[in-house]
Amino acid sequence: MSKLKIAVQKSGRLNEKSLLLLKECGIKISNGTSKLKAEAQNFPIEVLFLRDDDIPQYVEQQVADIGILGENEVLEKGKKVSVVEQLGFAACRLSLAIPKNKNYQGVRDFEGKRIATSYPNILAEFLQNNAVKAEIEEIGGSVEIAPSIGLADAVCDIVSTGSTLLTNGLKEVETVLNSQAVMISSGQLSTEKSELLEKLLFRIRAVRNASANKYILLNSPDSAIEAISALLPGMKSPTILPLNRKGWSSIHSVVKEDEFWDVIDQLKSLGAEGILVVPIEKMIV
Ligand code: PRT
Ligand code: ZN
Repeated sequence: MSKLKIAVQKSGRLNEKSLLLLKECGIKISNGTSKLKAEAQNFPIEVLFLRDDDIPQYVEQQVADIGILGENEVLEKGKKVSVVEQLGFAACRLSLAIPKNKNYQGVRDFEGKRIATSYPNILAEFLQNNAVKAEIEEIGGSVEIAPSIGLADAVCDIVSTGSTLLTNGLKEVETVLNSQAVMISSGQLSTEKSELLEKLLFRIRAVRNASANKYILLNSPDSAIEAISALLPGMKSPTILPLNRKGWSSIHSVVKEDEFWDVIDQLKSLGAEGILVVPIEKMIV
């Protein structure tokens, strides 16, 4: 039986979360990340540990069937691979930043300027789309120090909290791209491997749905059941169970984590009591 080969970052920001995602999908990886390859004991998958820069090429050449890396890296490399799933972690943006004491009017300000970046292809496309001609200075790392050492007038770099820019006296002025970790595939998988990928994606979605939702239980006066059910439609409809107290019921449902705090005040004003919110481990919709 063939195995699905997945490329994962060997070390760095994506490594731990990529392996955690596989673990939450019930996939047990036997040997650690010190080796180049690892096997799973209970799923036909083989993990290849690589530098993230190399993953698009390995997937295009089908050395790996699929890979996990930042969307920014996928777009920069421009290989023939397709994004099969957004994974929701390692969110960041690629932004243009300039020294904080400089005025900024708009993207035209970059005309004729030197911009340091590790993302020359994405930046070139952005500048072209905005009809701006600028000089791109490609550097491998520590892009943020380029203006202070006189190497460039501006930078185009990955930002998450913004503190790196701040401590280097820079301010973010344009977002070029929003990114997150994604799963890519060559799109050339055998039927058997495509089926394995579908199985893996099914599990990934169950894990991601679970973490985006909470199970909610509450006591409601019978007169408020309809209004509360409308607020908490759940997966199909909420479960209503009678309490051993006349005129009261227990309502069980599912609520989106990011909608929870908006809903809670409304539930209270409708007379809900004893509200419990509990995590969901896996959720199959
Ligand atoms: O060794 P290898 O080549 O595999 O790794 P790498 O050094 O190229 O990448 P790594 O591990 O640093 O990042 C992997 C991916 O994580 C990136 O391609 C992005 O998709 C994503 N990611 C998410 C980030 C960040 N957040 C991030 N903050 N990548 C880099 N940074 C850096 C950024 O370059 C800057 O230096 O963090 C700094 C900015 O962070 P803030 O929080 O100060 O804004
Ligand atoms: Zn890299």
